[in-house]
This record gives sequence, C-alpha cells and structure tokens, in this order.
Amino acid sequence: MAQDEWREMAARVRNWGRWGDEDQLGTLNYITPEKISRAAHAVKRGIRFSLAIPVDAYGPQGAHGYRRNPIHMMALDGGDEEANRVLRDWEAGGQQEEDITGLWDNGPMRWNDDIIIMPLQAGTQWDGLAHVYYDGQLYNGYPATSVTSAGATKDGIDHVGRAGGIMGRGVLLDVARHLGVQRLDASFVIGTDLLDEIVDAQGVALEEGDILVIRTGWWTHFLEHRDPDSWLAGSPGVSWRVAEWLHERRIGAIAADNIAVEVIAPEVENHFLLFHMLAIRDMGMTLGEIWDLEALAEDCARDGVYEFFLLTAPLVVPGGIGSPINPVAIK
Ligand code: UVW
Repeated sequence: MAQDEWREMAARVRNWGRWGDEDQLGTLNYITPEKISRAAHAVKRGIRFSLAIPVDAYGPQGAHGYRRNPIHMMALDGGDEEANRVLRDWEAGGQQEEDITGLWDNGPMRWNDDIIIMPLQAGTQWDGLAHVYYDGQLYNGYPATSVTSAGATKDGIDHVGRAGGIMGRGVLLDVARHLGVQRLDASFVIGTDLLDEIVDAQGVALEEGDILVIRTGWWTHFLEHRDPDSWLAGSPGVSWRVAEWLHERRIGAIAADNIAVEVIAPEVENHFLLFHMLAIRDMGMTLGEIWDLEALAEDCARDGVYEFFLLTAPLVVPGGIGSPINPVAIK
C-alpha cells in the first residue's frame, strides 16, 4: 500500500520538463534573480554563521566502507626550508626539490602548500541531481547510464556551480527547539503537520524559492559520541511524505544537520531513502547534508528571526555528483 502511495506521489511531484527538456537545475529554478535580490534584505546586522563542519579526519564518515573522512596532507611546509638545504646536496633529489631549492636560494619568499583527498560527500555538502536514480532514470528523464566512470554527463553539480551557486532566502525550521529537546530521538520522523506547526510557531511565512534548513539537533550526537555508526543508523529526519509539502510550496532546496535530510530507518520495510528518490530524482531538488546549525539556531532563538541570507557555492567539478561547501548564513 505505502509503495503504491509513494509511486503516486512520485508522479505528482515530478518536475520533469517543467523548466525545459534540457534542464539540469531542477527546483533551483525557483530561486530567481528577483528572489535573491529580495533575500538580501534579510541582512540586518551583518552577522555571519558558518554552517560547515571541519574538513578533517575526525568527521562522521566511516560507517560505510566507501566513504571516508577527508585526508589533509601538507605538500610543502615550514620544515622544508631546512629539508631543502639537505636535499640540495642529495644526488637522488627529485625535480621538485631541486626547483624549490633553486627558487628558495634567491630572495626571502617561502611558502606552504597542502592537499586534500576526500569523497565529495564526506562532510558539509550539496548532493547534486545525479546522486540518486531509480527505474533507470535521473532527474528530467536522463538515463542512469549518463553517469559514467568519467562523471555525470547530465545533472552534474558543475551546472550549479557555473550558475553561480545556491543562495537566497534561508529559513531555519528548528524542530528540536520547538519540541523542547537538545536533539530529536533516534529515528524520529518529522512529518508535514509538525513542519506546519513550527512554521506557525516561529512566525515565518514560507515563500517560493526559499531554502529550508531543518535542525534536528542530531549533529550534537556526533559531537558527544564521535561514533559514525550510531550517528548514521539513528539519524532522525523528514518523512518521504514531506516531498509533496515542499513541492506545493515551491521550495528551492532543503538542507539539514543530519546525514541524509530524511530519517534513516526505513519508513516502508526494505525501502531505503524514499525521500531522496522523490526529492532528487523526481523533483530535481538539491539536498544539503551534515550542516552544523548549532550557533545559527542559538541566534535565531535569541532574536526570534528565523530568516537569513544563505550563501553557498559548490565547486565546479565537471561531472561531479556533489560538492563540499562552507554555507554561510548572514542575518
Ligand atoms: C546516500 O548515502 C545514498 O546518500 P546521502 O549521502 O545523500 O545521505
């Protein structure tokens, strides 16, 4: 029964062709230049909040073998000045060392460089539209085979980056604070009635093109326990039924402080990530995951203002599935 209901909702929320057969931006089309210009008026105090978790080896990944935390390494550092003195006299010294030694022989200029190796989904991110498919198709009907080992030839995150990123009016819906808890219980399902209640209680009017930011408080579970397995498995989040609620309100994008925006425990037996399929593949809605909303939420609770200008810029990775970001909320 629930599967039939889900399929019927999928047909109702599907935006394929709404912005043309070639579209690769989906609901970001709701965030028009006029919306962005209006959103800038939400900036009153000039106070900024970074919503990113640290890009380091101690993040929440590791529950899946295929996702690891970022590895940050130095390519050149302060010790290299001394090292190069030694390397200069080393017969087997490589080209780079010789070049650097040559440059560092003349004048005072020295520098440090670094390298990051990471899954693009490892930390605070936007999931692009090529991330999820079912029945052999991606958003806007592109075949699943258009994502190749060379990258996503359709629906890649590079289209979002080249279009100038994702920015506009952000609205925080603080579910945990509304329910009077530090964080929601494991596997708590956020339904549409609760979202309506929070919108009313917070006194915000949602508008077409808004970027919804949902706080479950679940990030604090990771900060306290540092356990990727229980953080992932217990993650509370939105129900798949929220997809139509977002569709009706013409929301531009949605982000949350959990691993997947939606609840991880399957709401329908053996059906995993039902909201992902509706949002990304059918609606063309980009999902923001693993955002740290704690400081922003404190401020919103203090001044009672839950809207802000949200600025995020995905990297232009040709064929990329998603992108790490440092989202910034400005009030
Ligand atoms: C999956 O794990 C499939 O998705 P996400 O990273 O979007 O939660």
